[in-house]
Amino acid sequence: MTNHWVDIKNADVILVMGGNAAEAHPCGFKWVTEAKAHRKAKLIVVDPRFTRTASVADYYAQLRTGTDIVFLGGVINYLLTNDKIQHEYVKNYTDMSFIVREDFSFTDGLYSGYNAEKRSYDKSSWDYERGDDGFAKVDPTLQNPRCVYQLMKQHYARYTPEQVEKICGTPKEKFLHVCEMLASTAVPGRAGTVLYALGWTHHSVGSQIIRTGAMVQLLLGNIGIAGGGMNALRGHSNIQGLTDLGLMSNLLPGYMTLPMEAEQDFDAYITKRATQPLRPNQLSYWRNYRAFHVSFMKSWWGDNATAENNFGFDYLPKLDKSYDMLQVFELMSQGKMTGYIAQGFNPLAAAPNKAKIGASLAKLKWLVIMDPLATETSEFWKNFGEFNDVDTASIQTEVFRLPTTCFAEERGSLVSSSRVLQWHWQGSDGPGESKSDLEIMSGLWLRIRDAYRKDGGKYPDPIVKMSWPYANPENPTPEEIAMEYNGKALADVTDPTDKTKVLAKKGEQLASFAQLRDDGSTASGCWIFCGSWTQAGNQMGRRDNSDPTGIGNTLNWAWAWPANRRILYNRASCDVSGKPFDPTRKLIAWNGKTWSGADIPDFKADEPPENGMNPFIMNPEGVARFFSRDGLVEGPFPEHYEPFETPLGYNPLHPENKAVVSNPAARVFPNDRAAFGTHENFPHTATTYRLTEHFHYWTKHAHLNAIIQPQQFVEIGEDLAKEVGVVAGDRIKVSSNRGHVIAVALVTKRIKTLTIEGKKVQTVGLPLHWGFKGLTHPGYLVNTLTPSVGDGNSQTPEFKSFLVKVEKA
Ligand SMILES: Nc1nc2c(c(=O)[nH]1)N[C@H]1C(S)=C(S)[C@@H](COP(=O)(O)OP(=O)(O)OC[C@H]3O[C@@H](n4cnc5c(=O)[nH]c(N)nc54)[C@H](O)[C@@H]3O)O[C@H]1N2
Ligand SMILES: Nc1nc2c(c(=O)[nH]1)N[C@H]1C(S)=C(S)[C@@H](COP(=O)(O)OP(=O)(O)OC[C@H]3O[C@@H](n4cnc5c(=O)[nH]c(N)nc54)[C@H](O)[C@@H]3O)O[C@H]1N2
Ligand SMILES: [Mo]
Repeated sequence: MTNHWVDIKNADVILVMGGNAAEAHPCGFKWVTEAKAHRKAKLIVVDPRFTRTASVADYYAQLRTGTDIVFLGGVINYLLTNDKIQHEYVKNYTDMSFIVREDFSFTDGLYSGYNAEKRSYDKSSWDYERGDDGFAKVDPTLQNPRCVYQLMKQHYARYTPEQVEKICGTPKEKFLHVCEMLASTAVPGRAGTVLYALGWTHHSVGSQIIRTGAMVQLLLGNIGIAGGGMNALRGHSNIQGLTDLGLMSNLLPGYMTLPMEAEQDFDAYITKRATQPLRPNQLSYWRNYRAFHVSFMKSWWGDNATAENNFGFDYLPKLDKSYDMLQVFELMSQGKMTGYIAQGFNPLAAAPNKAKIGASLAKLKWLVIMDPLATETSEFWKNFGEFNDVDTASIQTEVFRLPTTCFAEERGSLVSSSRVLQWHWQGSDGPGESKSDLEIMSGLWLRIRDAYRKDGGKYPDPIVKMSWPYANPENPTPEEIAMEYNGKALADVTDPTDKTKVLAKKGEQLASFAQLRDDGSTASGCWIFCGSWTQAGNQMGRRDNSDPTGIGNTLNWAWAWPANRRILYNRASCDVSGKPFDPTRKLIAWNGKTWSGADIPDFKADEPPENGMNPFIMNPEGVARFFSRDGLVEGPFPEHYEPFETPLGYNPLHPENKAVVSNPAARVFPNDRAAFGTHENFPHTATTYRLTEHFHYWTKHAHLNAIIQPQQFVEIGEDLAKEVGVVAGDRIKVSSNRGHVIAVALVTKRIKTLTIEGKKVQTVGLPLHWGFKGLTHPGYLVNTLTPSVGDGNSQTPEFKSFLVKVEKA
């Protein structure tokens, strides 16, 4: 979240789109209720189904799955043509005035630089014109036909209300009503927020959907203000912590990135990421990349990371490609993997195309499961009749189960969607032979290191030289790990402008990432967590909920990254001179000497406004981007592409161009492409989702949850039920090109027939919780049906839009 849970109470308009917060985030949803009760806030829900969130909304609009870019692109077009934008904000704090290179173009669904064979773009033309001074050229009048404003206006002129109705199936009047409600926040005195989750991410164009939402928010001046923002409601309780700590295959902690194979040179690696300002007087905070990176390497390799060996740069793996979940199972399916460790992960249930996952696991020599429970994955080799019909005798994979404790049986920190690191304490000991993940992983690590020490191997250095400074190496404490992530001074750290002033003495915990150095004198495992455990102690354990301004920021409750800031980009809540746009929702202000107020300024605290530094300090431009010059793989402006399994078979925006039916830059493995179905054989559009009563695949092991949602069902609308001749309670068979699911039909008014390009489209809804383990009635894994293709940038699978056929069973 750019903002945080409590801050939702400050909103006047709340758009829940691509999520179902009342169901999946019922606790956080109370802040929507607060905003409605105390501010008369209006809640809008846009979802293919009338959800529990929709049931308490002021306005609901239905759309076809996978068409959010058309809807949101239509909103952009509406805001631009009706001049419903926050002018001062957009003019000063975005790239609207930047001039784009002459050779950048967009023709029939493709941007300049496309290579059809590689399915990827050469992005060099997606950039600004540069002046002789090296800075990007701008035209503050916005008249230049090559400026971002003009190009964007032209791009989205195609996204008319009529097109929205034809492609999304949302009636024009409904769509325009949503536009008007959102547009009401274009004035400085009103705030609108966007809450989204998997209804936006689980698409082959997921990242671009989110970008389109962010563009709407920028036009309305809703980023960086109280009650505004782009708010990703995260999933598992610590999934925010997972990305923060770099547990994606291409990341390092703190959103640094691993080098690619071609990046063998340390200085070039740093220079590429330590971006220099693209406009005068801008901060470009990633300029400090070297300090963050070197401190991280010192934390991992200690004394073995030296200036002479580039702080151990050679120890880091250099990636030939991304090793996301889809890639890993593709390699496994080709028999290229020997073993796999599934830690708190149930891929047979959670990953797309179950048949592929099962067949891939069967090719492993060994499989390790670290989990408190016996999961579907741990028993993928057992025959469970129709639910897992495998030939056990032919599977040779050796499976090891290592029982772990659960969150309540250990202490440590959890990072919430609000970016708040909150310490929690242990409630009880784990049962039986269970051990904490920390103890199991440490034990594994020490034995692997011993093996490398004994036998050598190809390149043992990264392993044998790693530092492991814990009191009990077999079981480090959560406190030791947390202190390491914060970081400490390895030598006295002094003020760069006055070397006699010591900011942190050797051995002390650091106070903030501003103290990190690039010469090896500091260590920090995750620069954005620096400040969470200082000399003053564990900031994550703080429990003072006082809120002197009433805005809800509670700066003394736990600790938020970065720098305990609660609302990102909060400099943008003030005009150029430093006065809050909305004095009733004041976050910070310039008082003549410093920036201060109800939040930690997202800015240099003593930077006078007249210096012209802009709010978006992580971007070299200093401003927010409508034109994503080096961002996403599909293009600098989001464009609609159909899901890989489309009920139409063509892209209505480019009906003649077969190359752009679906995302032209998404990675698709040949076998997965062969497994796609078409609308001729699978005429119904399907989506998958959660219910409040269960958490994925594991609460079915708990009696209470199993009692309140005991049995698998599939939701279909009344028209479809009639069409296939079933009534509520009948069993239906839902098939895709990859398999089938049989379950009870729940016939509902909450899913309506859509008219898309003159054709009827039916939506089928599949809750995802059932399987063949646990206390509920056994059921089919819904990922039997889903296709194995991901978002072009994140590789998040397209779980939310695929094709099926519904029949009476
Ligand atoms: N009770 C409970 N809570 C949970 C979880 C759980 O299993 N149980 N899981 C947690 C996890 S890990 C996560 S990631 C979150 C997920 O939180 P959510 O994303 O809110 O959950 P979902 O139910 O997967 O999907 C949300 C909505 O997206 C809609 N949708 C589908 N396709 C589209 C589309 O193309 N466009 C739009 N606009 N909407 C679409 C669906 O109809 C559904 O209502 O929930 C978390 N919270
Ligand atoms: N079709 C479809 N598929 C989906 C989704 C969808 O919307 N549609 N959603 C996707 C999303 S967003 C997610 S997050 C995934 C969820 O997929 P998973 O993360 O695989 O599912 P979970 O059941 O939440 O958790 C996996 C296991 O973690 C174990 N566990 C709990 N606590 C601990 C612990 O402290 N240590 C260890 N080692 N294990 C623990 C649980 O017992 C459980 O078996 O599913 C994805 N799959
Ligand atoms: Mo998730």
